[in-house]
Parts: sequence; C-alpha cells; structure tokens
Amino acid sequence: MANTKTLRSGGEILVEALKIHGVERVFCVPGESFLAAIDALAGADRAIQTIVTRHEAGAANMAEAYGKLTAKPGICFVTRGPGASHAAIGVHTASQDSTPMILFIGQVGSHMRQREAWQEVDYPAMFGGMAKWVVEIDRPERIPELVSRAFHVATSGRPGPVVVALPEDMLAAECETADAEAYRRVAAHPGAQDMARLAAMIAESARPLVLVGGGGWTKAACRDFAHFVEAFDLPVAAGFRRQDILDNNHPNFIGHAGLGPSPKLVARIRNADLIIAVGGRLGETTTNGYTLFDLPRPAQRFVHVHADPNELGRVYQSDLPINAGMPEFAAAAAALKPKGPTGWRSRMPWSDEVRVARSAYEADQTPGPMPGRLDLGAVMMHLREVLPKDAILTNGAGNYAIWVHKFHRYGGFRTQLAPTSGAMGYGLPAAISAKLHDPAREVICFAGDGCFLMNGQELATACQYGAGVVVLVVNNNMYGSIRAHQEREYPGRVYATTLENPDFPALARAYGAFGEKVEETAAFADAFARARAFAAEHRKPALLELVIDPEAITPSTTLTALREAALKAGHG
Ligand SMILES: Cc1ncc(C[n+]2csc(CCOP(=O)(O)OP(=O)(O)O)c2C)c(N)n1
Ligand SMILES: [Mg+2]
Repeated sequence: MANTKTLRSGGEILVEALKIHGVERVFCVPGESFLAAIDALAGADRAIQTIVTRHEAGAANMAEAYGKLTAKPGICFVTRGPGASHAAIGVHTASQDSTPMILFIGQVGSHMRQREAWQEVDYPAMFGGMAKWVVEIDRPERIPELVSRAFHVATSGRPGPVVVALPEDMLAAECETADAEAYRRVAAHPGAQDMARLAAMIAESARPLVLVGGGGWTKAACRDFAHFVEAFDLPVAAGFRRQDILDNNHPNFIGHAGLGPSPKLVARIRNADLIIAVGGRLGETTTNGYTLFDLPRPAQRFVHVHADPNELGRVYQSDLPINAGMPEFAAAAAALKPKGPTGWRSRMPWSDEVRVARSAYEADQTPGPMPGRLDLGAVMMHLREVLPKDAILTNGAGNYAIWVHKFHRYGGFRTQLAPTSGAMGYGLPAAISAKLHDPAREVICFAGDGCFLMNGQELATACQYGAGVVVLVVNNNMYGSIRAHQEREYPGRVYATTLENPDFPALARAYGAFGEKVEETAAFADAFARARAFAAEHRKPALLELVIDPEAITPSTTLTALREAALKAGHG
C-alpha cells in the first residue's frame, strides 16, 4: 500500500486502488478526459494489462464477460458523452445478467460542470435506472473510499454494474491520502432453519424440480450445487442462458427453460409439486413470458433462493424465500443429506422419473433435417464431438443462437458467455475477453450476420492482443429473428430485415485473421479443423462464414411454414 505522505495524482491513487482490489486487466477506449488515469495505468502495466478496443461497446462487453468469468468486477474505462453512450450496452447487460462490473467515465472539469460543457452528461440521470450505483468523485482524497465502495456494491448481494465518473481536473489534482484495503464481498448466508425446512420440503415432495439460474456463481459454488443435486437426485433445468451452472453431461441435467423451451420440459416443470428456484429472478425469458408459473402464487410448493431480498416476493410468492449468495447457499445445501442410506447419488422416490427426464432431454438434442446444403444441427453435433469439455461458447442475439443453446452440452462453469439481456454483438467481445483470461481454453464465438457486424471491428483487438478465438458467422442474409416475428405477425410483409453483406472471409483476412466460407455440411469438419489450427498456431482469430438457407429459421420450422400458419390464423 502506498505511503499516505506521498503526493499522488488522482489517476495514480485510482490505479493504486485498482491494484489493491485485485484488478488484472482493464478494457478501454482512451479519451482526453482521463489522461491522468491512462498515464497511471502506463506506470502499472506489469500489474494491470490495458486492452485498447475499437469501440466502447466492445470494451464494455469484454469487461462484462470478465465479470461473468471471474465473479470479480470487470473494469472498463471510457470517455465522457459519446464514449459513455457507446458503453451503455455493457452496463445494461451487466444489470440484466447480474454481473459485477465497474464503468469508469472521464468527466468534464468540475469548474465547468452543469453548463452542458462539451460532451457533458449527468451520469446519475443517464445510468440511474440501470446501474446499482452511480457516483461522481469530486476530490482525489475520496478515491480510495468511493472506489472501495464501488467494488463492494458491484459484488455484494445481487451483483451488478457501478458507474464512476471522474472529472478530469480531479484526476490530475495531487493530494496525500491513505489507500483502502482490498474489498470483501458481502453476502447473506441461509439460516439453519431455512435449510432444514428445505430438506423437509424435499422429503415431503413427490416430484421436485430445481430451476437454476442468476448471477453470482463461482466454480466452487457450482461444485457444491452439484453435490446437493446428487445427494437428493434432483432434476435440474437451467434458466435462460444459465446453462453452464451444472455440467450438461451430468445425469441430473434435464434441459434449458429458455426461449422456445421443449414442451416436454415445460410440462414437467408445470407438473412438479415442488419447485426449488435457485439464483434466478424467474424473468420473462425463463418463465416463457410469465406463463410457466401461476402469478403471483405458483400452484407448486415453491422455494426461491436469491441474493437480493428485493427479488423475493417481487413477482412470485414462495413458501420458502431464502436470501443468500450463491456460494453461501450452495455450501449449505451441499451439507444437506436425505434420511436413510446415501451414496454419491441417493435413490429417491423420483429417481426413475429423473432418468426419464434426462432421456427426453437427450432425445430433444438430436437435430432433425433442415432445408439447405449446410445443416447447422449437424455442425453442432460435430462440435459436440470434437470440442473439449471446457471449451467456452459465446453468442449474442439472433435465431442462430437457438441451435447453440439447444444442441450444445455446456461443460460446466464457465463454458457459456451469452447475454440474458439479449444484446446483439456480445459474442465476439466476450470471446476475446475469455481467451485473454484463459488462453489455454478453446473459445468459439457464434454470431449471426447481423450480430457479427455490431462488434466485428473487435477482430482488430483480437489480432492485436493475440486472442486466437474461432468465430462462426451464421449467414442467412437477414435479421432472421425479427423476420420470423414479422412472418408471424405480418405474414409476407418483409421490411427492414433483409441484409446485403460484405464478403466475411475477405473481411476477416483484411484484419489479419483466417477466413473461409462453408457452404455445405460435408465441408464443415475440415474447415473447422483448419480454423482451429490457425487460431492456435498464430494466436489470431479465425472466422468461418456458414452459409445457411434463409428458410431454416429455427431447428423445427421454416419461414414459409411460419408465414402460412400466420395467414391461416388470419394475421396480416
Ligand atoms: C443490440 C440489439 N439490437 C437489436 C436487437 C433486436 N434483434 C434481436 S435478434 C435480431 C436479429 C439478429 O440477426 P442475426 O444476427 O443475423 O441472427 P439471425 O436471427 O438471422 O440468426 C435483432 C435485430 C437486439 N436484440 N439487440
Ligand atoms: Mg442473420
């Protein structure tokens, strides 16, 4: 810790605070509004790596993904007005996904605040509804205190984003001040009575089901959670894009309650007599538009475990609300055991039914034929075969992601980086962040043709920092997801959803990446092998454009079928 008697600039005090709080990497687009902080980062480059990106959305998404990967706040630095506006998408995703993140924004000089000076923005007003806390630091002496608070707020309770505005004169001003200590995450622990009641409710049930989701998970928490599930032989369904909390190869994993869930899984959840909802908010996507459970009082006996007491009873009433952090709950749950003799996995009255549910999940993971020469289902099956279990798969938003979520078996914590916020453009920056964090692991980014071009410029960042990710651009020449909605609501009236695209492989090669086009199923395996080899050898990204028939709009229907069904139903 620095000597309190040393005169330091606000920038130096800030960067020292980042070091103390364990920051190892920051993502930024520079701006003249925080030069003093950049200069201090230069002086700390052995402790903190600074990744310069090509767009603030890229930087903010990378920081958000870092928060997901590590459960530590992802750090992003951007400049005022324009930079902050670009970075807002990362703050929104961190908010919806409950990810710890801190966005530092250079602010106009304090002597001209409130005049709408150049690029001046009122950050509490701009981010107030999105961030957990927004603060402007007006004196360098207060940096240790307020930055420490930012780390505490971002990580404690329900994790989320914090925004810290830094007036440029404050960063340049010098003072003597004492550093804070490293932050300590604060979380609620479940009470012994709560846990005893949970065990009793499981014992009283005939058809229990666990619905797992939310943020705040760690590797250890996932391991403890698996022990709990095994001890009671509980079936586990994952919430929307929370598929990597329990390894999908685990015999108790029974599917994904995301967008367009399997009807069999929906029926099984409805038919359960005890729902144990662990970690998630039970939001719109996981509950199939709030139709999965009766609202506000579900028909099933209901246990809801959440890190934020305000989420308990917010939408659904439960018999047993438990306010706890995920590591804290999972540790307590791992200590519970059913009565009677137990092995690693107990034999319970519902055990046979869990095996049936697992078989249904596996059967549902076998893709049927789809129109066109390149079959995305077959691509997913190949990836399941060749990718190591710890490979990280990332994506943004679009119908292409349905194949990824439906057919891939995520191998446990953290093998999935996918925005529950449904933000397009997330996949590539998240993949780069993952590769920088763990270069030994394979990282595969899925993007639609629409999705990719929202942050495709970060291929340059990947090349600059040696992030050898593989990018699969699923090209159907349209904003397919919206086209599908259009065909449902306004059949045949195609408008503003068609795309004319660049030559994606040539674009990739212009960045220094590998680029190839794949047009038929039989060509995929070899092309993928070449892409992987290039990424590993050159530590640069490799892009494959997968040319998909636009008719293949989901794994189970075609555009024409959607349109005809809508016309028959009298839409449009
Ligand atoms: C940032 C952002 N803008 C717009 C949307 C609305 N949206 C959701 S999916 C989608 C189309 C995605 O197109 P593409 O990436 O090509 O995937 P496809 O659906 O064609 O497979 C759009 C525009 C969004 N979710 N996020
Ligand atoms: Mg598309």
